[in-house]
Amino acid sequence: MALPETSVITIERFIIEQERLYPEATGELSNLLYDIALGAKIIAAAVRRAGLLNILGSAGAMNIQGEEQQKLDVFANEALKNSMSHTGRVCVMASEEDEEVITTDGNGPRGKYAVLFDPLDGSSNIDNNNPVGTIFSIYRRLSMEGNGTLKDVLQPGRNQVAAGYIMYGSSVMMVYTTGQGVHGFTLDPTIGEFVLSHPDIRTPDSGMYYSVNESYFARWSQAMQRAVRGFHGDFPERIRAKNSRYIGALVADFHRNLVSGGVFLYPEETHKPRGKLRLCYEASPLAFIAEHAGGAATDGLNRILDLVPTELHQRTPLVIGSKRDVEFVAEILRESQA
Ligand code: FDP
Repeated sequence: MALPETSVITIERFIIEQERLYPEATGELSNLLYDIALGAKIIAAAVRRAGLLNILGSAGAMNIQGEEQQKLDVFANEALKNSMSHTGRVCVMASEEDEEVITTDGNGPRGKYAVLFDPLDGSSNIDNNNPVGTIFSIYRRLSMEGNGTLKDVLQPGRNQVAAGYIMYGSSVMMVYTTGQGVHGFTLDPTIGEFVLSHPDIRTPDSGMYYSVNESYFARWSQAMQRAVRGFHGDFPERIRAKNSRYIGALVADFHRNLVSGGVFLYPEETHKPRGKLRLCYEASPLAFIAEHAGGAATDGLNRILDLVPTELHQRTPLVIGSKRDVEFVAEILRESQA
């Protein structure tokens, strides 16, 4: 029997080694990333056992978006909050599952970071044993002391100091960036550690996939319909024809396109005038990752990272992935305005 590799680069080792590149670093961000990795392992264990433990199905309550919460949503939310709220590294958190910001009252000192997360994205996939994910976004606080405030979490995405996601798929992966490359780690279940598997991910300039819920085609603007026709192959002189792939779990669709090249779209449509996805804890962190991997992200026309949120749970249309493909959509939308 082959023995396991003994010199693997664990996420802890990688984070510490990256931190050494910054003499001024205090180690707080590194430790916060490690806290999130711990929360992810706890969620991964629950996702793996979901079918066995009979914790599938709805918890009965609605979340503030009016969607029925799944039990695992609730669990993931608690796991992340607990992994971060006692360490003194965070002054405020915000979650898709909580209407208001979450302060760390009574849990010791307050740190300099504000963290936003979508604890279990794509949760309608849970009952079908399809992939789900966690998305997180980290900012330096703007407020001076004590508990953080809404102001700390309503920052434009370009201010992020780190962002990442965890995908609970056929294997569990954590992908993050602190602005120094995008790095992917796969959870090795035999040692319980995230191990570096995808160093320095770069996304192709134009991809082979487009991902969109095409059942909404008739509800999009004519310009958006034209852009998607471009991905079907209608304008070969302008854009490469693509293959369609849509899982319906943002993290999984985004991850595939990040690694293989492609574009994910969730446009505005007549029933959802601002699209479906949330700016602060879905679009912004993934946009930060896409850009640091050489890709791009817009709301169709405007760069996601420049949008200044006014509400915690606000929605935005999203076009994200390979740079040329995202630009193509903006070109078509601009032409329709001319
Ligand atoms: P879900 O509602 O299952 O949580 O974030 C919302 C999200 O999933 C994304 O993960 C996914 O990309 C999208 O909604 C799917 O929406 P449609 O079913 O409208 O395509």
